[in-house]
Amino acid sequence: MSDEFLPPTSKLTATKEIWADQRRGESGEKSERKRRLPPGQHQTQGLPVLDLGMQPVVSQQDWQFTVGGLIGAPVTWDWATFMAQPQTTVTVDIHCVTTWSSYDNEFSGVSFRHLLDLIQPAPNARFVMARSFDGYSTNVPLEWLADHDVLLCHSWNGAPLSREHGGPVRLLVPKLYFWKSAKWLRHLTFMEKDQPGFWEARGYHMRGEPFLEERYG
Ligand SMILES: Nc1nc2c(c(=O)[nH]1)N[C@H]1C(S)=C(S)[C@@H](COP(=O)(O)O)O[C@H]1N2
Ligand SMILES: [Mo]
Repeated sequence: MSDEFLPPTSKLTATKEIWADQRRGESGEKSERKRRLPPGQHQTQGLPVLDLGMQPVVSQQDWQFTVGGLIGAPVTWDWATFMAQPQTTVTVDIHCVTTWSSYDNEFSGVSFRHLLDLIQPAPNARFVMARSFDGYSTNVPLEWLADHDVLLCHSWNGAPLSREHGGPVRLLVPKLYFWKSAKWLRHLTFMEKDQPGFWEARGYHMRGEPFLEERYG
């Protein structure tokens, strides 16, 4: 094919292509930013401490974690057994229903997927109730717990999780509002039917997805 059959390239065409590229980049970036902050949220630094006003003292030595309900194999972990599991680190944004969001928090611990491999949930298991040492509880759909960024975590930004943030071990479900991330985690019950936890029984949403603003009801 000779050159005369190729579409002409003029200076103007080239410039238009550059503009188009720039606009694409710009709008892409803006919508990316919009997508990162869920509706009704504002950005804050760090993690404000929120709980029922009672922070249980649970030493690593005293900590024991159990899993029950619709599972194939029970799990009981003391601290040493928990720490001997494969370890995962994630960097995630946190969204609290009280409207703060905190970007780029690094958490380390055992992935929920690893736990699922061990306990082998029954085919009819669809929801999980998390229970904590302060009497708190929260319900989470199993499919949301099966994400790669869901952890049973013991560290935040490189340091052991402090007592106020739920140490020694808390659940981390970054894609749902932070009330689903039970601090001072003690037990998980695998269930067929959904049941409300502490806040869910008091008007909070059964699922709590921040981008859909599933805050209450
Ligand atoms: N055990 C327990 N876990 C809990 C709570 C609680 O009261 N008890 N509060 C929840 C709520 S409402 C929020 S916003 C987060 C706050 O976690 P932080 O104090 O580490 O920021 O913990 C969640 N997990
Ligand atoms: Mo919260």
